[in-house]
Order: sequence, then structure tokens, then C-alpha cells
Amino acid sequence: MNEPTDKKCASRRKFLVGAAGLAAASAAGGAARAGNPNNQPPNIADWTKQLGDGVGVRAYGNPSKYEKTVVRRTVSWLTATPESSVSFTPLHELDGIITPNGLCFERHHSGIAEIDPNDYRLMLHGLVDKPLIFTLEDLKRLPRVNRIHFLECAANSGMEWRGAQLNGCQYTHGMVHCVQYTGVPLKLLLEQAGLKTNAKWIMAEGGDAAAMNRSIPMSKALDDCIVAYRSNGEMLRPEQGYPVRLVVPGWEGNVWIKWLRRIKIGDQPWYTREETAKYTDLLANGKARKFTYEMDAKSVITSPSPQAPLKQKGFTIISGLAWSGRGKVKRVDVSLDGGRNWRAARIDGPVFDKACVRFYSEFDWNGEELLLQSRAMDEGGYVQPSKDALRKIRGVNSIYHNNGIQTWALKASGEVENVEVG
Ligand SMILES: Nc1nc2c(c(=O)[nH]1)N[C@H]1C(S)=C(S)[C@@H](COP(=O)(O)O)O[C@H]1N2
Ligand SMILES: [Mo]
Repeated sequence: MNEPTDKKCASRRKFLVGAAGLAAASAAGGAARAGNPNNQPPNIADWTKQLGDGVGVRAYGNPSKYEKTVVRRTVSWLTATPESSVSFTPLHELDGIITPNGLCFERHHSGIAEIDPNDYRLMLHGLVDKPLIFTLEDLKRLPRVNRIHFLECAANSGMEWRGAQLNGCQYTHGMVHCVQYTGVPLKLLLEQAGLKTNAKWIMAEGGDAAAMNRSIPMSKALDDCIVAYRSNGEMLRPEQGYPVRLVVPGWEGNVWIKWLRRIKIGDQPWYTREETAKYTDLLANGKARKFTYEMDAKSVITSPSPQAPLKQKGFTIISGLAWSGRGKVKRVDVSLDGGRNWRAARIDGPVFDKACVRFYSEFDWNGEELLLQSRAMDEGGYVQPSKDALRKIRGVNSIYHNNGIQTWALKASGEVENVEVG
């Protein structure tokens, strides 16, 4: 993936000679990949000499064939079966804040349910005046909202609790995605059913083979939850819960029930498997934190990173993502020396509530070894902690809610490694 520096200099010299100084502005970019000179100025490229595919050949568009390495990836030893497993978002290949639908990480407990939208039903029952069943068409006839939110699995970075382990932000941080959802505010459906005075909790359940279910307090259900059917404009992908999933902004991914089949209203939590045996955080003293719904502020430098090494010295762009489950990201700092000195990064693009933000920090890299870090701050004043600070409070038993500061060691060769600093 990464070329040694001396080889690169040689090919750069060759390029400059070949191009005879014609393309000075693109010299740096061209140096890394010389390509085929026959397709480059002043020659006429192959693709200019013939007609391309006509319209309609690509009825549903795909990325360029040259981008085929930009894919979700799995870690084979992580889980026993592919049905109960996870694939990771290639964060190092993306920019901006929106995750393309086909690259959103997947976490299923019993595989992807393939639901026929004609048979889709959402059932609302329990402590309500009038139990209701909605078809997909019913939901689409109700007033809808569009909201951009991140979803992060509570187990994201979970393998890193005891030390640096996986070499790539795709694996250390790739259980996060951020898309625009379209759907009906859950509040509206609950109001239609009519809540009894003792209605304090809801239980959301999926129609997949896991029938995954979670308890959510009524205050959150009435606040900003969405019964969503679209992602980035198109209908949800099967992987993401087609045709309907629950969106629970800022809260751990596990409660965002996919293939949403029913919502039961009750007066207390259900203590389901996913909130007792799983998704509770075992502390050093043997006690467990429960209902740790909110995802604290977190960030990661996506480039440079182990899968996106630096190819040359000079002007260098650090790029990364930050998010907070407690509101808007207010600021992101970047360090080049393992957290001794910090500088404010530049946030570019929209900043939404409980959504990813994109940050950049530009500098001149002279080839020296660096320890790259980023830390997010949210509008509530919360500052992303170091991993050591987090371990002091929470121990190392849990795999959940690891939002500690990530360190990437940048080598003189441009390669990047996942490390920890004391
Ligand atoms: N019905 C159902 N909903 C589910 C799951 C599941 O296995 N079944 N997995 C949950 C978990 S643990 C996470 S992190 C998110 C992942 O959402 P994604 O696959 O869209 O990334 O969905 C949640 N909703
Ligand atoms: Mo999860």
C-alpha cells in the first residue's frame, strides 16, 4: 500500500522529466501514480477516442471500477458466524459527513431479514387507548421529517480497551455511520394510539430472526426518535432495516431496532437480553453500568491512518470525523506530539445535532515521526478523554463505550501504526 520514500523520489524525477515541466501544478499528485503516459496530455486518452456506455446501461449506478477497494470489511476471527457479526465502514476512504448507503457498517444478530413491503406491519400496543397497526403506506402518508444523525455501535473501539490492537480506523472506529433519515416522528404515532398515564417506557422489537428488542424511556421516545424508512433519500437498504427502522439520535446503535415490527408501551423496562447479558458495562468492582444509552463525544483521524499512509512530505492534510450523542460538536483539537500540544482543527461542512462533523488540520510534514491525535468537545462542555483516563473510571472489563483518544504513530516512511501513549 505504501511505497518507500526513496523509490517515490526516483519515480517523481522520471515523471518531471517525461512531462517536460508541462504540468507543474499536478506534479505532486502524478508522482505517486505515473499511470499510462499514452492517456495523458499532450496525448489523446483512450476514453476520448470512443463512445462510452449509453444512458440506461447503468440503471442503478455504481462507483467507478477504479474504486473497488472502497468496501465494507469484516474481521474473520471476530465472530463465530457471518449471521451474527459486523462489517466495518471504510472511514479512511470517505470525506464530508455523509456515509454512502452501500458503505454503512452492518451489525446483525441473525442476518439480514428480507421483508416484503406489502407484508410489512408496525404494531403499537400495551398501555395505549387504541392499539394500532400501520402499513408502510400508512407511515408514508403521515407528516415526515428529515434528520442527519450518526449511529455508533456501543462496541465500536471495543477491541482497543486493553491496548492498541487493530491496524486501521476502519476496524478501530468503523462501527459508525451518518446518513440523512426520512421518517415519522415516533411521538406522532404514540399520540395517535393515545398514551395511558402510566406509560413510561417503550419496547421496540425487530422482525428479524433475532427479534431483537430494547427498552427505551418514554421521555426519549417523545423527544426525537424517528420511525424511519429512507436513508439519504432512497428507501433503507435491507442491511439497515428495510423497510423501517427506529432512529434513536445520539444513543447506542443497539437500540436503533431494524426491521421494526412492534412497539409495546409499558410502565417499566423489560430487561431484555440486549440490556442485561449484553450492552451493560462491567466495571472493575464487578458491578455493571446499565442503560448506558448515550454515546459520548468521540473523534478519529481518518487520514493519515494505517490504511491511508502518507505518500510524500510537504503540505499535508489531516482529516477526521467527530461526533457526540449529547448534542453538537463544538470544537475538535489535533495534536502532532501525542497530546502535549493541541491546536484547534478546522470544522468544514454542516454541524448538526447528534451528527458527524468533518474536521481538517493542515501542516507541513518534514518527514519526522509524529504521534497524531484528535479530541472532540461538545456543546455541553464535555471533552473526549484519554484512554488511560477512561480506564481509571471504567476498568478494562467492558468492551462498550470506549470513546478514548486514538493515537496514530506516523513513521518517517509515511506508514501509520495504531499505538498508545502513556
Ligand atoms: N432487529 C435488529 N435490530 C438491530 C440489530 C439486529 O441485529 N437486529 N443490531 C443492532 C445493533 S447492535 C446495531 S450497532 C445497529 C447497527 O445498525 P446498522 O447495521 O444499520 O449499522 O442496529 C441495531 N439494530
Ligand atoms: Mo451494536
